[in-house]
Amino acid sequence: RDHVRLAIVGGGSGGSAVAAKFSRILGASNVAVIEPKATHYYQPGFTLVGGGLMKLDSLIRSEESVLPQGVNLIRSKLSRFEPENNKLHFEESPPLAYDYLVIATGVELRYDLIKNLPSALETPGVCSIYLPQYAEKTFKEIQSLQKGNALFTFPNTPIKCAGAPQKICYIAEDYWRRNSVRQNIHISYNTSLGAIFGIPKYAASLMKQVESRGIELNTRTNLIEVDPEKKQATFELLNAEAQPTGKTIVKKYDLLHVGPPCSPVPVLREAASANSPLVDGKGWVKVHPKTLQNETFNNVFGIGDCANTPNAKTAAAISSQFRALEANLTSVIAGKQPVSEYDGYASCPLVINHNQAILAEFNGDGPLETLPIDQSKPRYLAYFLKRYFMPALYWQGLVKGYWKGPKVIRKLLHLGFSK
Ligand code: FAD
Ligand code: UQ1
Repeated sequence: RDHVRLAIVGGGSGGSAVAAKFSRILGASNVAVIEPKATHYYQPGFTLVGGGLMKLDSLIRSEESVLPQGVNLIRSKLSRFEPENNKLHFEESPPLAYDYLVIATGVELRYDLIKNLPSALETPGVCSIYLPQYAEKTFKEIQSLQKGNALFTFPNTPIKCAGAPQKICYIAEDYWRRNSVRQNIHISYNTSLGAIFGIPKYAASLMKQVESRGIELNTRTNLIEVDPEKKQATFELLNAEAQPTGKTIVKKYDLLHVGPPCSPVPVLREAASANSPLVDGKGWVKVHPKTLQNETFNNVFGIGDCANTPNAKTAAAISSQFRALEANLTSVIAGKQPVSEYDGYASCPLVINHNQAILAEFNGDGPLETLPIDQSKPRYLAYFLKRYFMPALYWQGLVKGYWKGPKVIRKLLHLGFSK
């Protein structure tokens, strides 16, 4: 095929949802998904794998089984966009023309931005739940630590699931406590941000955890270098604008868990270098924050972690974005204007131990909770949802194009008195 009605770049959480829904609308043979990876991971489960609360095997499906039958799956990396002529370019296969384009390339994990980290991840003590192999390694490191210094870090860039780097800290603390070694381990959470969490209601509840459990919190502290020989991590101290102050500190580690810096993927960073109106200066896909439509190329939409929308980058956000994108793309295909607005919703179940979580749900204005109870309190229900309900909601609902976020449930449970 050299032309399709709808091309979707990226077959992750967002791309799969769009592919499923629009295959039903347009016919699968008129839709193409560009995705080089053969496996699809349920990434929100990586945190639980890192904490020994889930097995990695249960998070893996083949990309083919996730995508709708009959869809054109192009197993190549996109090498260049040409939105002026509705064309996509690949290194190995011929170009593909489209009528409509959805960009869903996620983020690129940038361990390479921290000096020595890519090789240090292969050495004892260094781990990260953001990649499957290192998520399994994370639990091994947590299990084998008997005493010493455990450092957890949060980067100085946007990051997907900004709660995950602290969830694994709480889960590890709980594990060490339950295995009677907690008193021999010093734990610090080192974040580039000025606070534990961006939404004050959840930050207050999380601070109770940090304080009551003896976790040292260092804000405006950004990991820049790892020395695996000496088992030392170097941090730069940041000012209130998140800029380096020039001061650095070096800490010894026995366990170092890294929250990776993230950036747009290379093909989008290249579009930024070429000043393409498809992306902002950094390479995040430029879309209207509510309609998710690119304002220069009206046949182009963005969804998920790659978009320049101000929401927290989560699968939960994608479910609500998908509600708007589905309606708007359908309308644009029919020759009309966008009709629906994404409300900025995102969610992050902050697991704090092996059976409790704080179910943060919010947008830029503050909390936007589904349940008519105070969700900032740690609860078993929130852990149950995260561990048992969300994986099914993801595989059966989100990536199949059925789950459009909890808005309707929230309104029902609040008897209509919610946004
Ligand atoms: P992805 O699902 O990452 O997919 C992007 C796809 O694009 C990839 O498959 C990639 O191969 C492909 N791609 C990239 N470049 C190209 C190219 N040039 N050509 C073709 N294809 C390309 N979310 C929650 O809601 N709740 C949670 O509790 C939660 N916890 C998380 C914990 C961890 C440790 C991690 C890593 C993530 C977590 N998330 C959570 C976040 C969630 O997984 C992501 O926000 C979501 O998967 C992003 O979906 P996406 O479609 O934007 O990107
Ligand atoms: C959600 O929709 C979602 O995507 C499927 C997640 O990722 C796995 C989540 O973690 C959360 C919390 C939601 C929101 C859904 C409800 C029912 C609160």
